[in-house]
Amino acid sequence: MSGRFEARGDVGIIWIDNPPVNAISHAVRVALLDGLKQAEASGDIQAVVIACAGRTFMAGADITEFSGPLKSPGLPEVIDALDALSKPVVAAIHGTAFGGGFEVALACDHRVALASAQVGLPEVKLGLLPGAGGTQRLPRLAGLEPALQAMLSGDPIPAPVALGMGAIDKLVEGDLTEAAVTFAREKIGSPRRRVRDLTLAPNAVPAGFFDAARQRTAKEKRNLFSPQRIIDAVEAAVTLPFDQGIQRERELFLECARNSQSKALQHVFFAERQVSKIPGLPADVKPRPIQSVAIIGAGTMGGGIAMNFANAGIPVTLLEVNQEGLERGLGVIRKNYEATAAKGRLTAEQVETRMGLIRPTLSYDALAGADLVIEAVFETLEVKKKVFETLDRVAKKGAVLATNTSYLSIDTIAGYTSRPADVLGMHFFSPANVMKLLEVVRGTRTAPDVLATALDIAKRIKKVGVVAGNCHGFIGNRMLEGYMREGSLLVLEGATPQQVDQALVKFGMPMGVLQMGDLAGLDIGYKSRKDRDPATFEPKAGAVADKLVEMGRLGQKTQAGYYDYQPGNRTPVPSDAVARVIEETAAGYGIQRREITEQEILERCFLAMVNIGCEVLREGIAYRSSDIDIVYLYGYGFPAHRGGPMFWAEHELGLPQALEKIREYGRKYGNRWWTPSPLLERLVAEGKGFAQAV
Ligand code: T1G
Repeated sequence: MSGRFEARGDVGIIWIDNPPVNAISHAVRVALLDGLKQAEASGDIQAVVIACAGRTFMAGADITEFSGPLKSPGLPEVIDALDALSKPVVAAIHGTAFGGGFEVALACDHRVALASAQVGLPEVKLGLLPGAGGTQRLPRLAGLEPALQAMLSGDPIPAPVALGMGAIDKLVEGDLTEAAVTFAREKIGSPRRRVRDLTLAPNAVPAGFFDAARQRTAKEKRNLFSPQRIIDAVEAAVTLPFDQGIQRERELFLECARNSQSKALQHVFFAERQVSKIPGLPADVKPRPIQSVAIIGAGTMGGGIAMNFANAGIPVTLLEVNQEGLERGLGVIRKNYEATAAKGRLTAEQVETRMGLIRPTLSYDALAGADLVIEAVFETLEVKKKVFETLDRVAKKGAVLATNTSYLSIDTIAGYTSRPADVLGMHFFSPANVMKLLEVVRGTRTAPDVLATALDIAKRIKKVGVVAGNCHGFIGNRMLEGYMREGSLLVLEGATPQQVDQALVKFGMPMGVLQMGDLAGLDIGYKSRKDRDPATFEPKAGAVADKLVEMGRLGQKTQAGYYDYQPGNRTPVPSDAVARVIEETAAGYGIQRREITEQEILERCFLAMVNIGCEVLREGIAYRSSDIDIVYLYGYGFPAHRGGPMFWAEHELGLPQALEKIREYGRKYGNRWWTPSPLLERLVAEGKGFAQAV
């Protein structure tokens, strides 16, 4: 059942009821049309209210319908019928009136809303634009600049702000439906106030407004297609009569819908919601309650992790081995908060409240009451062993014991305790108080409710939790190894560091792979290569970086790595000294340097990553390929408009082409790194995609 019509005296209420968010499915569109027809036909009904059951007004078109042909009636047809009605119509808004839902409301004469409601046009986040009149009606109601900003940001607009913009007419309290009926009844007898009839005088447009908007947007939304089309559509609202503007909007909407970016962004929308679903988790498994948390280690990671919980209002005990370390850690936390406050994003009072939630201690006994303990100490098993053996003695029964390790074995660490079922990995990404990704790493013996607990607390601290299996590097760093290996080898074989990095930035990465090494510190890889079995990695790939480290060029922290950096400036400057090291190292390996194309850079870096991703999927380290995409969007800045590395390989390149390229590089380089994943070979042989991988 998606809707019904209710006559309340002389006001007809068109009820929509399509849980969970009243997405405007085909059935909802039919219900809207039926309601409008009934309202028009009834002699008793003098005004109409459109209202929604459940927790929200219509939250937009049903995105699940985008993958197939849209069944008539389309939403524009419904809105035309709304426009044609002879009686006044009022939208009763609660929850989140987004996208097509808000566009239905904009086609009503008036909108009343609860103060707690939000409205918005988030289509840009799906690579689309408001395709049911929003680009033409919102400017007429709210004015050109606020309307354009709302569509380019796609951000929710609180009802009180929307009231100030003129996008809604009245905030109501108590019974929203009754208030809307009363409001509608007051309009009986008055002529309809159709938003389409409001004028948007062309002289209301500041000179050069749209060109300036295009230039600004090209910078702020680098590489994105639909924001520019939104500007085109809003310009049509100013320069064309309404019906032609609607026609122009329709053309631009279809251009966006056909663009690969909208398919990628819609993939991301659903992928973000899939990650928190644990396959096979029994319905009766509930997260353990987490009221207090303890963090062991007040270093960069421990301090950042502690901030996440304080930000969520959860008390945090922060343990260090000595007073100096504790004070240094607290000082860094305070400095971070004060920097946020200086930008106006926190008040001084909020800083104190959050600092007050972090209780420093030097004693393990202070952790005894914590529901969740996360260690963020040195990355050696020797230290982890001491920590977890102590925790096993001190932590209360049922406490979740998590390690922030980025590559050590969860099973080994769990084995240091008598309660391995309570142990798992919670791998935060630096800076831990900023990066949204949290890899939730399940050990062989991690209990299902412990996994559910970690995913639940991830949401509470506004992280995107992705479940990973226990292997070296879990999902993200394991795949990153291929990406970094190829970036480094390309530099040996003939590309300059800036050529490699520029190709990757042009693709959409936030920075290049070598620049990323400089940011993280080249000494991290240097130490890892010294500790690891050489058979597990490509020694040539680290050769240049190792020489740079031995020269004291550790990266940004020494103002010299692959690039030079001016003090206090992160802009990478190509270095002649590094160029010489690269040439000498290449000569030492007898490598004949050559011209390297941008295409080879992208293929080798990303296909090396994807090939490992296929193994991560085949081994069950990731539940889904879309989980891998989410790891890369939220942990490494992979461009969302390309959907993630796995989506890019399947939908931009094509899996058969990806496999052929991997085989080609295998033939060319003959090394085991280019052995195609058996999963990729099987999928291509069977003509399947990643969704059929498991
Ligand atoms: N279509 C289909 N399913 C949707 C949906 C939608 N628009 N929105 C949410 N869902 C599903 C979601 O996948 C999840 O499913 C469940 O509902 C709960 O969602 C013509 C073309 C409304 C703020 O972009 O922002 O209109 O995982 O987990 O955290 O111009 O959902 O349970 O199976 O997100 O409470 C524009 C998208 C569409 C709004 C609620 N509208 N949705 O957040 O729940 S394009 C949007 C949201 C459009 C017009 C154009 C949020 C929410 P499952 P949830 P939530």
